[in-house]
Amino acid sequence: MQLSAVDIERFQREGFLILPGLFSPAEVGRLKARLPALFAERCPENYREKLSDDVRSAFALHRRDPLFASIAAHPRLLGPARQILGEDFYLQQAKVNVKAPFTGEAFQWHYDFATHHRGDGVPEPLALNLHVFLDDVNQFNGPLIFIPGSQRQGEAPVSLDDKTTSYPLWTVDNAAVARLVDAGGMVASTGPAGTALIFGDLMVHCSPPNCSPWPRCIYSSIVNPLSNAFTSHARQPFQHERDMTPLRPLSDDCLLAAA
Ligand SMILES: O=C(O)CCC(=O)C(=O)O
Repeated sequence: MQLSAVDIERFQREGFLILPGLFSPAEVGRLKARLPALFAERCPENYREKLSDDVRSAFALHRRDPLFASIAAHPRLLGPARQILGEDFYLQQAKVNVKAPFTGEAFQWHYDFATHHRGDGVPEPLALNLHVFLDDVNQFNGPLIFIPGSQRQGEAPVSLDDKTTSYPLWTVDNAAVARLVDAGGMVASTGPAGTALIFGDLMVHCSPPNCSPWPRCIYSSIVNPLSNAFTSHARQPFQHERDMTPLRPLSDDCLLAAA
């Protein structure tokens, strides 16, 4: 899988790409089938919603299940990432963000570099988020919302929110969000299961609660160039992985071939 010149130009301009149909229903189905057992584990890698106890995020999935190790090294994700980054990179984080029907809560406005820089000592905003929808994502079940072009405006002012959700987050002030939305508008990233998203470390984004009866599960890798590695061990290894082996793509059928 290679991005076209048009895709790359759009990524540089808007800061994100939505790639429908990157993974097949059979591939998504195999990944989804692994989730109930992973979510049942009571472990620090499973963050739960404060109110409902439903899993909100399940981390380190590449170390907990071989099929998730395969998607973390999937050529359809690593190929585009290599084109954008132009150098070797390691797997910084591998998780699923869940948003259970009715109980899945919001992710406040933020950009990931605020956490990667302050929490992990990552020098530059180069990391990429590579997402794959494991459910259909629509306007009702909590899609990610992007502010196109916000990544070109530098670092917006942030403050640490460790009160509202089960995941402390450096969040962007409302006044800064309003200014950015005024300039760039908002795009809800929706699409059928198997759709992929790519976005960078300065992209300002959020997602509303899931107020629908439908699940909304999204796989997410964060990859970071070796030249831009973490310098702090303050956060847990499942939040920022310590293994800096360069990611190398597996075969294109790895999700269907794996046991
Ligand atoms: O899963 C979501 O709704 C939000 C994910 C997110 O904010 C992120 O991956 O940085």
